[in-house]
Amino acid sequence: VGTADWWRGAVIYQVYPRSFQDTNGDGIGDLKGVTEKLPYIASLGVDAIWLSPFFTSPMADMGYDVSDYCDVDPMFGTLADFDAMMAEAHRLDLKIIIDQVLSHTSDQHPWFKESRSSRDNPKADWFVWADAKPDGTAPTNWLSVFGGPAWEWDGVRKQYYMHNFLASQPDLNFHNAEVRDALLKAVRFWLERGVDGFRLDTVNYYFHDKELRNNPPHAPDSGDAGLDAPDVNPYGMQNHLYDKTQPENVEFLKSFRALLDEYPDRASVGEVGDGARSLKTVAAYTAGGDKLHMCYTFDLLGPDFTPSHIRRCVEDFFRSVTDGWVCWAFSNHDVTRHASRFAQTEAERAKVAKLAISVLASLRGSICLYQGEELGLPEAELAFEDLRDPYGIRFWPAFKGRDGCRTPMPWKGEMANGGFTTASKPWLPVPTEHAALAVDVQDGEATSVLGHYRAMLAFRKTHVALIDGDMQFLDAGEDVLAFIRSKGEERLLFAFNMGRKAHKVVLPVGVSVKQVLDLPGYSGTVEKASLHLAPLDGFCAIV
Ligand code: TEU
Ligand code: CA
Repeated sequence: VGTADWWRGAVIYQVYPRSFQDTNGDGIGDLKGVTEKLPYIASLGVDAIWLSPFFTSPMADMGYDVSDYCDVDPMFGTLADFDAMMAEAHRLDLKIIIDQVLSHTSDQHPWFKESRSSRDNPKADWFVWADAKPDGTAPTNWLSVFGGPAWEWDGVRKQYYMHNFLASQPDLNFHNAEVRDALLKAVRFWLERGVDGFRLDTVNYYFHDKELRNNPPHAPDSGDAGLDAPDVNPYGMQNHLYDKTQPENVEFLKSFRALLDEYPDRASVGEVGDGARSLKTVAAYTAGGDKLHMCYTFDLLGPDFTPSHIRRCVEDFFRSVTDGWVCWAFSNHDVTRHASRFAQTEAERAKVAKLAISVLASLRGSICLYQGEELGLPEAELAFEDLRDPYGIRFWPAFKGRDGCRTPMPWKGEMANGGFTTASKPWLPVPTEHAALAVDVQDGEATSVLGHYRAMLAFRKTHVALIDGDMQFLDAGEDVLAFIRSKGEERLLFAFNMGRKAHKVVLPVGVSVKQVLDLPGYSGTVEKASLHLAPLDGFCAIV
């Protein structure tokens, strides 16, 4: 893998700056806190950091509502803090990928303030404005991901504006060339500052249907009733053909890529949550090497942690996306932490967390880790009074929102609030049950979840077959995920028992074990031509 290809097979660690480390005692994480903890991130053996938004924002959606694309919110620090953080990251050989939320702005962004001020100001067409229907109702039936219609009435313009998320996140009009140019200018600002890449938030939402056609009802197989559509949210009852994923985006992504390519070694990863159409969308966004470098879908972010599901996701991806690259993740700041999602009992959480990283680190593709998963943190149980996520506040208690995965990092088991802050009340509570899993408790313990993460990531680094080698699945029964990764001379066999019973797997003809690899958390054994796996156990060998 050459330096320009560093992203291929890379391990990316997602930092949610609000909850990483507070350095000024206001109960909120900040960029100085990220800098302070960079040696810890480097110690995990990751290649890059994806930083969730730290831009100027009223924080209605925790920074995914940007009011200045080219500055740091005072809550998180200053541009100088950003530069210092990046310099230190680069010194430690860590790349920095920043989150670009280009699909929408905050309603406090000067662009929107101007746009909403009249129907004929210079930015009048920068957002998606439309007249009411003759009966006064919204222009289309489009729905917001966060509930309710995707249209908000504006009393000054006496028109509706479109928002795919909160009403305070108005959707930019990508059909307007000035908008596209202004956004690319912001991207250039960060390229000039030296960032290594971008995670593009909701990259398939950039363009809406110009003709403003109504979405048809949800087709049974369209998959739009995905993980972010709890039963209570009618969003999933619509097939989102017209409010997002329009063909014009392909041209925009080409201009975005051309800009990146003016700078050496930059990379991009797009977030594509497009129901059953996701793989088609990813294929269109990554083909040809002149658009996005890679994308991720929501495939592994659901409750299914079974061999058949993982096999189907990987095979479907590489069958549908023949000219593109994937970034897999089990967790992020939007979904229930996977130690809770995949474990059937509290007692098996640590084992499940270890098994999950063993599987993830062995897949073909790049991978994304979410802060705290390396500690095996479970989802925090929060009271309604503690919630900050508007999505959760709206649908509580049927859907508890995303705060349960956003609580602060526990660094020190013995300290108040896990050492995250000196404030008595952090912005979200640090769950008491996280103290026993704090970094200082697990550090240096080879058999801890943290120790296993470090071992697995080090293992991945030293085996070329794991970075971008082929991946061939073997049939090993419904509980066992088995595959061979190969590149050049190297052939590695993996078998993971994802079930709760012991299993014996007979090796296929032609596969013979040359050397069993000794990894922590892998206690599978081989005897003659059979593998023996305990429940939630793994096995790896050179074959
Ligand atoms: O999320 C995109 C998205 O489609 C969400 O519906 C996501 O699936 C949902 O939050 C899961 O419960 C991105 C960001 O990751 C998210 O944090 C933002 O709230 C959203 O965009 C709007 O910017
Ligand atoms: Ca702070």
